Amino acid sequence: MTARLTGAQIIAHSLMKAGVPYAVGIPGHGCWCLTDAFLDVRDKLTTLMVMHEQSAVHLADGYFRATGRPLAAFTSIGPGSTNTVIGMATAFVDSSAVLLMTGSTHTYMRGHAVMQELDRAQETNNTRIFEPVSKRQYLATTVKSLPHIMHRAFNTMLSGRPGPVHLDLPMDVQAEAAEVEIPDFDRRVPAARLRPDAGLTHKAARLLYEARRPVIVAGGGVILSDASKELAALAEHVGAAVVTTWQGKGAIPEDHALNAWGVGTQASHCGNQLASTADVLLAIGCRFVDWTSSSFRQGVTYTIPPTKLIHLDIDPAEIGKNYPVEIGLVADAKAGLTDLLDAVRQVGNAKDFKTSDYYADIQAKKAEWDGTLGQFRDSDARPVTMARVMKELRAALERDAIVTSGAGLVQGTVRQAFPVYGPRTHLTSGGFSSMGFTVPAAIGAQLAYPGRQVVGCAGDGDFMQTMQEMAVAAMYDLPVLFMVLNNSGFISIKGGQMHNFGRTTVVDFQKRDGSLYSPNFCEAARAFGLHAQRISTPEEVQPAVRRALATTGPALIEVLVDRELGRGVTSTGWWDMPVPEYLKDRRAQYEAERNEEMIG
Ligand SMILES: Cc1ncc(C[n+]2csc(CCOP(=O)(O)OP(=O)(O)O)c2C)c(N)n1
Repeated sequence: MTARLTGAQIIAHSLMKAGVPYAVGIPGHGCWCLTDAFLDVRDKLTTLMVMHEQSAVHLADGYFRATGRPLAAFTSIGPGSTNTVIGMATAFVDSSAVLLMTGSTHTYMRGHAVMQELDRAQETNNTRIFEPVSKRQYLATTVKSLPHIMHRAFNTMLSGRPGPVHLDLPMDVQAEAAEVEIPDFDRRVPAARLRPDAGLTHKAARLLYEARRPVIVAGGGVILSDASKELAALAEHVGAAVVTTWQGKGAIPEDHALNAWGVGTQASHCGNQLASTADVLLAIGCRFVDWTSSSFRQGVTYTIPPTKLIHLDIDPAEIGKNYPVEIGLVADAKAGLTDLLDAVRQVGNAKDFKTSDYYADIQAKKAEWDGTLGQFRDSDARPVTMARVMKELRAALERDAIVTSGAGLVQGTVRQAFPVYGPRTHLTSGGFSSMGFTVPAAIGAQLAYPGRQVVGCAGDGDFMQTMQEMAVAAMYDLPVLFMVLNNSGFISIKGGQMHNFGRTTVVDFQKRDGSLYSPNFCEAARAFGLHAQRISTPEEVQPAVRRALATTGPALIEVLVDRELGRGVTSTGWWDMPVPEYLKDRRAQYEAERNEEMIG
């Protein structure tokens, strides 16, 4: 059925028809028509405000990571639009879906220097700003094109490897009307999942079944395609250890007997030991980035070859990118794992893996790693160590609680010392490693699951990049909990500087006289209208968390934590961070290590 609708109304009705519950952003004259049209459908589509547009995209990204369903983010023209670039980059690198709509210059005014237009290098080219951070971009130049653009945007965002989509919306296109039909979104997306080549799947199944030390590397793709059950079933059938990348954390319950924790630089010793000594490695939905591959230094995280790699990914461009494959399977992770599972069942019965020497070795390595972690996780130090905070927090939360984190020591500590038990419960800006993600992503997850516990775990630096969103949590009265682990500085960076250079700069938060500086986050949170507490000892964590969760609205716990270097995240792998030539000894060691990298 056709109707005469403005461009903005087409978008509003399309979002409603596609089942999008929230449009998040900051209005301005560049999107006035859009936000006004949202009012027509406000029963189904709620417009939410944030205090910085970066947060609109992180919030939508957090919602998608928690649910697999996208939200829309919107901005005005100019600065509102450019404020979102880090959000889009974060979503793009981690293959998360967000629909970002930016207001833009009237089509007939391009190049005439309208307010907030960037016109000097060329007339408005907002799409160019977003080009490297979008899976696909659309520039709507006519109202008539919008129904097509909208169903293509949803198709692109959600099919294959998900990703954020950017839609640039000139103001006149939002305002003018045409006779159009709102698309039927269900009929514009693929219904089936991409299956792997059958012959190659059987070859891979045999290789995996006959392996003596099989390891499965679960990446974010496993979680994106909801393939956790199939992953555990395959691991159990062949007795494979399962290691996880940053985005893969949660793909297997971390108390599963075959879970062997993370791989890479700030991950686990047992994960690296098992992955680097595997005879067959099945990697699913992972990119083999430097951070989870110890910068490709042979023998640290992986030893490929001689380890035989089966790589299953929906994006053919990932196959063979960083490691040569024995078998490359192009498929959706769930479909690929289902087919592999069928195929291994044809190869042989489920192995009695718990009686094997390999299983004993997995358990021994896990126990050793647990002992290493225990050093900080079980420490009674005061102020409390970050790892101990994680242990206490975990004990106070329900099994399905969702935790978010952004760049810094907290992110690594959550990865190592906060076990999660299901997919979509650990949301982190891992790939782009953005600070500022924690707070808005936690708000997005809490919106998705009003009845579940959601905790944003932030360092003080990470928190200060988007802490203004406490206002949003307070206005909408969301029961989200922010844990701010305050060590008065960019201490992860301080650690890296000390390690590489033996001296540091602009990493401690200090006054001119050298004394430590810190805002009082507890008082700031109260001023925003949150329930807030300030603690510093291990014994205080659980009671504080329980008190915070007993309140109905948002809460914050500021934890003054140990700021001693080397007592944060345990370094587990290797990372190629170039050392300047003037540091001769350090440089010589670095070069020797770098020579062991396999890049090709
Ligand atoms: C937006 C952004 N800017 C800079 C960085 C580089 N960076 C990574 S971690 C970090 C410090 C994080 O500080 P904080 O949140 O206080 O955590 P800490 O490491 O001190 O525990 C910085 C500056 C980044 N990842 N993202």
